[in-house]
Amino acid sequence: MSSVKIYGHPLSCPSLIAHSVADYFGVKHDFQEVDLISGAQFKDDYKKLNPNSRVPVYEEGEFVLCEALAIARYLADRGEGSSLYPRELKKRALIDMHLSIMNDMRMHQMNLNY
Ligand SMILES: N[C@@H](CCC(=O)N[C@@H](CS)C(=O)NCC(=O)O)C(=O)O
Repeated sequence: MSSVKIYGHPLSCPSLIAHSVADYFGVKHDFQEVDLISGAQFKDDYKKLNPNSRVPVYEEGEFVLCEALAIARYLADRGEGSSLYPRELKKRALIDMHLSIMNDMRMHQMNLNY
């Protein structure tokens, strides 16, 4: 497997989701801090990885994936399976439901903060 990098910020919840799920599944990775305060996410090099200028980004060789939950699902599926994200359809649907609720709550919270 190619070496894995996760671009993120230590105070970013979506970054921590990607980072901690990678740890959970034993995926060795370099955590590359993106300095959101200085605007590193808007630099051309970073925008090649994520045109939306957000963290996290998961990079595995040529394969680049954005969005914390997409990264978490990918990491869960590429292994041997886990109760964290079971393959059984109904169990998985319930977890997806809770992930959607969590994501909506986070977006709502961001609207309150800004
Ligand atoms: N839907 C995205 C949201 C990612 C996101 O909002 N990241 C924030 C940090 S928590 C960010 O990169 N902000 C940069 C900016 O606003 O310029 C995901 O879940 O990965």
